[in-house]
Amino acid sequence: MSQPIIFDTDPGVDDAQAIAIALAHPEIELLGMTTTYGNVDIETATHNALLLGELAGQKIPVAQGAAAPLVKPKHPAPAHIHGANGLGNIDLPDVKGSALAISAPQFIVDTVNARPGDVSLVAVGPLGNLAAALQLDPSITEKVKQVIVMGGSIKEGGNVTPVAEANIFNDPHAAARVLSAGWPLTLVGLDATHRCVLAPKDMDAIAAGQGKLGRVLAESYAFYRAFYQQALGIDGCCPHDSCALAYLIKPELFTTAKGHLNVATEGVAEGQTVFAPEGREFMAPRWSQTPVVTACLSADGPAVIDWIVSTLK
Ligand SMILES: [Ca+2]
Repeated sequence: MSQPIIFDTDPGVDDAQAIAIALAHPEIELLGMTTTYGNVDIETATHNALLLGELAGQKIPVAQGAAAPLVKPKHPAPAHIHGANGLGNIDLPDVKGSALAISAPQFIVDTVNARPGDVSLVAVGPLGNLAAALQLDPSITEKVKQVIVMGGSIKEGGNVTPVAEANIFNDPHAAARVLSAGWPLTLVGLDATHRCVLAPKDMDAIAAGQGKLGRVLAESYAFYRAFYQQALGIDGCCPHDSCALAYLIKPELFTTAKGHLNVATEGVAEGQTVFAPEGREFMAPRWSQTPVVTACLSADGPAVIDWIVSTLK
């Protein structure tokens, strides 16, 4: 049984690998990609989503979405991590196709309504498109199969501030709406993704197995790897966005807990995801008033990496 998904993305080196998985895995039916600014500006995100589909020889609809956060000013794209073109500054072939005429939020609403109960949303960038889709049609909370968000951190600490993960920090107001919308949602944050390290030998196997797309994945990975070596002192990369798809197909590889999420939208903790375990009483109910969701607290890193490599080699 294959799982129909919409992949909401800001490609991005680790997004690119996740897109390759969504295109390759027999149990994933990629209905479309919706793009957002984040790792790159919105035009580059849309270009890269189209390109990655074409390199895999597939015609996947792409709908362009959020160009900036809902409320706060936009931060410059992190060109030192993903390259100015989002794919490690390597030379890229021309794109032939173009984005759909409808916006990303409209694509999400239309697709979910066309197949109620079937479609999973997998979001691996800032969450403006999902927030806008909720605004456009609040009834989608009842019609999605599930929502999987790569973002946030429960106990792991942050990657762009001491407490905030990049996707949530990029648009905390959108994240606050999406994480508390009352739909079946799982947060795959740094507590899980930092357990997973993709080594250079794994990337070699992926490059060999993915043809033209493999060259782009491998060369962009080399750029991203240099950042990880310098920033975290590890030889390898955390494949954050691929972990969201690993959760879709292999949830048993993740340790999870139920609870309530709140997002700090300003102040020193801006972008922090605050998790109150279900049933736990604190001094006041304010941390436990959002709908119950699932949060990943850890992952079987080697098993997730095996799943990624075996999908792509
Ligand atoms: Ca991403």
